[in-house]
Amino acid sequence: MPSLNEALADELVRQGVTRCFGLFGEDVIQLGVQLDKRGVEFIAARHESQAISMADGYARVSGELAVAIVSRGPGITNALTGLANAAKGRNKLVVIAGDCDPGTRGVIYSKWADQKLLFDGAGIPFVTIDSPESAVADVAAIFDRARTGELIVVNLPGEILEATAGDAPSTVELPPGQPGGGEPAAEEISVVADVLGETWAFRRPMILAGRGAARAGAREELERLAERTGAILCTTLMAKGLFDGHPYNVGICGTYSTEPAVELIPQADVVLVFGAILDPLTTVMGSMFPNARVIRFDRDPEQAERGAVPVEMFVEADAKLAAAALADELERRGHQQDGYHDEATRSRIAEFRLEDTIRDQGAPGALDPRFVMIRLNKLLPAERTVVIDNGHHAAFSTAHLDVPGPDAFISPLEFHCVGAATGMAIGAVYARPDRLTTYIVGDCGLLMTFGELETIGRYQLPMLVVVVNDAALGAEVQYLRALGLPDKMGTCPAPSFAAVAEALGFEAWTVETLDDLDRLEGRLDKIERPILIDVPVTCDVRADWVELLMSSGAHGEKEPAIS
Ligand SMILES: Cc1ncc(C[n+]2csc(CCOP(=O)(O)OP(=O)(O)O)c2C)c(N)n1
Ligand SMILES: [Mg+2]
Repeated sequence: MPSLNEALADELVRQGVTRCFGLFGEDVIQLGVQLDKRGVEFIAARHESQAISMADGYARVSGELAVAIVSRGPGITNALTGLANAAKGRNKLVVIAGDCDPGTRGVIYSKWADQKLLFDGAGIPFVTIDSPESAVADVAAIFDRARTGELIVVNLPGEILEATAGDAPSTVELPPGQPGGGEPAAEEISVVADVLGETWAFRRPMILAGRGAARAGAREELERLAERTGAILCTTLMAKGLFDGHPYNVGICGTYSTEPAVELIPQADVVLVFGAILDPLTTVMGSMFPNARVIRFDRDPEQAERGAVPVEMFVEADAKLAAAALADELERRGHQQDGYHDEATRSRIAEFRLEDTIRDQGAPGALDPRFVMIRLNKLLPAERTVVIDNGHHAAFSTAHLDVPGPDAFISPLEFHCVGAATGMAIGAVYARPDRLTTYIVGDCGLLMTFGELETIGRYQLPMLVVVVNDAALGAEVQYLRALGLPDKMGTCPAPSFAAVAEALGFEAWTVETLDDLDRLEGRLDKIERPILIDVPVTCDVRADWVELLMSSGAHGEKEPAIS
């Protein structure tokens, strides 16, 4: 029998793994050697958290299962942030994590940490394999479960990997995995159709679609439903771009809403929510549609108890199947309502141009980030993947950069982790090399994950990195200013990103004026090597949500919800 390292490498190849991301230690590097022998590409990160984020980004953009390998002890404590983020993001990920066998006490015991406790504490689903006999079958079962849309960490003591593999059946207990969804119950669809039939009471229906709807590919069905009901369409941040081009699409619902959305959404008297968790940002602390009855369609029954607004009815189903069933039922009943659909609404949406509502407050060397993004939006090719790190700057790129669809957009707000998106942007390049990955990051977010700039340079990844550089923890500066406090503690000069990036193999320059961005013109359809532009921006343009959340009291005691 082969060693478990060999047998596991064979199993990963059988599972269709062609590349994995990671950072080795002595416990897992022989598995790496075996994978390399079998032609599996390995993308070597500089920090374990980012290795996980790379796999996470790959899974988000490709929709495929991604694999990462990290080492035990300090490798795991380093990986925790990326793992916690990935667990919240609910993507198809398997992470092979070394662990210390208790028998290694005195040899490698200095690396021991109670990894199970760490995973548990951070809400990270994991499985510990402690028998080489069944390990291959266990890993196969874990892959199947992860494909339901779940991160699973395979916690594997290094010593087991060196033992002889066996062919015993799987013995491990798996995490529950994601619910399958499926068809909605006909009676429930009938009740929803009854509610919508009360047209004297429900004149302003709205459809809100989240990541679940985007992943289910529900656009067509939801637009059909909008046509029957006269609903306006909007999305959560995570599903940005889903309805772009539809005449009754008002874009993102919540703290990132534009003027037409802010006027129209609160008028809704019934909201049909598909695959969205209704968090405080989407609902602006529950205040976004105060007079509406809320009906939710979600494949996860646990969501029924969650969300920042009370829910009238919860239908357990896949978003696409639910939307189709409801549209069919309404059609069968001959239900046809105008709702919001009239010339006034249509032209309000069509004629609104966000850039006409703002005035450039920038100066050379301290640009207005909104106008930077407006210019960039024109320069980027239509086929783009936009990855936005967390921070104050994120509001501007989210508002002004278009995306071809939700799978071309990553904004990992589920854990509000600054720096999380650096690895995700790298994963996105591998997932869709045919699109230009554009990574928008703040100065602090990039410095936190600076090692991965070297990874981008080392692999000569053809991506664009835009540093929105306010020489500050901008979100904290805004928070302090909103509280009337001095902002000194939030500021910090940044180095010359262009010089460092050049040394690492990028083409890079510092932008002084908006016109300097035009150096990108005509160049971005196909780039051969990474480009970084360092864009100095003013701290004096405040994103709208800062005020919104401060006035709603959402900032709590210490840590503002804005971070
Ligand atoms: C890992 C982590 N540390 C700290 C924070 C708190 N935080 C939120 S935004 C922010 C500032 C980020 O600065 P930068 O990347 O430069 O973006 P900016 O806000 O300046 O646009 C910080 C420190 C966080 N959310 N995540
Ligand atoms: Mg900053």
